[in-house]
Amino acid sequence: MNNSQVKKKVFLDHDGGVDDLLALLLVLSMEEVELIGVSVTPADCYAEYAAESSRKFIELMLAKPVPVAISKARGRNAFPEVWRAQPQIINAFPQLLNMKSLRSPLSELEASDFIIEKLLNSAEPVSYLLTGPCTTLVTALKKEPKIKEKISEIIWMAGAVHVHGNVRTYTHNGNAEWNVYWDAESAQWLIEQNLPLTIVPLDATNHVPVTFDFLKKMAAQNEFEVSQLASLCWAITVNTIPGYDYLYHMWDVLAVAYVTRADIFSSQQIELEIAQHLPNEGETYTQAGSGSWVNVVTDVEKDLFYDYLLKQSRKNFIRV
Ligand code: AGV
Ligand code: CA
Repeated sequence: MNNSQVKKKVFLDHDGGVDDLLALLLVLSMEEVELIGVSVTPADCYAEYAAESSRKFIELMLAKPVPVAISKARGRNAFPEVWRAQPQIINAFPQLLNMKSLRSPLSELEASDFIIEKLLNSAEPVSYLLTGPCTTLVTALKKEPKIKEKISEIIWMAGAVHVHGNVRTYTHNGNAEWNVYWDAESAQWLIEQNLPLTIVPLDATNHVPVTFDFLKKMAAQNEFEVSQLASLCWAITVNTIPGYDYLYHMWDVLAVAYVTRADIFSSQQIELEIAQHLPNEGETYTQAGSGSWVNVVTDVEKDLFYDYLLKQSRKNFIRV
């Protein structure tokens, strides 16, 4: 892109899963966007670990620092602890382990206050990328409704509209997706706000599992440092039980790709409502006539998406 073009401003609100960090890596590789801040919600992670890996990824990819803030949000339903500990493996990678004096600061503000500050101070409206539960964003919107005017779009990996969900607990019927289930009350509030909201639900992400075929293509371009780091991150997701239910998907990476590559996705406006109680707490179901209108991504041209990921990974780390 030429310098006279203004870059799209983006904010990333993630929850530290391995694919959240890969989503951050993808955003950091996008030439046409400017990342203005990162928030970490302690949902699918322990936030301190994920904030550390976020700051290190930024250090490797950008000359300009980007502040990272930690959220104090809590959901009604906690993520399994084995999932939450997984991102710490990334901090043990040799590319990251001995990094010191990071230029990107850990903000002293709690993440909802940080979001308010970043959005209010932005001259242009911001694309808000959300790859974990929406609780931190909802807290910010309730504290300072004026930030609505600074949000041009929200792209949220969430929900399972016409497909089965991925919550598997003793009391649940399995029809919810985890990011919604963590805090279904905030999710219902968010969809009622008439914001320009696009969700990327399991309906779309089910098309992009982490496959060995893809990992082989990434490994074939291992001479690029970004590919090497991405390969390692994907490799640690392969320790899942080889049944469909626990197969790792490129959930959040697919969602953030929408910000630059909406052209390869299909979506439709659907009226949604979110269940608040067991056995289907967190289910996102259609409610014609009285639901909230949401733009729902239903499909992606998956080969073009995988090609895009491979292309964006053919890069080396910056040297400053
Ligand atoms: O439901 C998908 C969301 C995404 O934001 N997360 C993982 C992605 O970051 C929760 C989740 C569902 N199944 C999982 C998850 C699994 N097997 N391991 C880790 N997290
Ligand atoms: Ca996530």
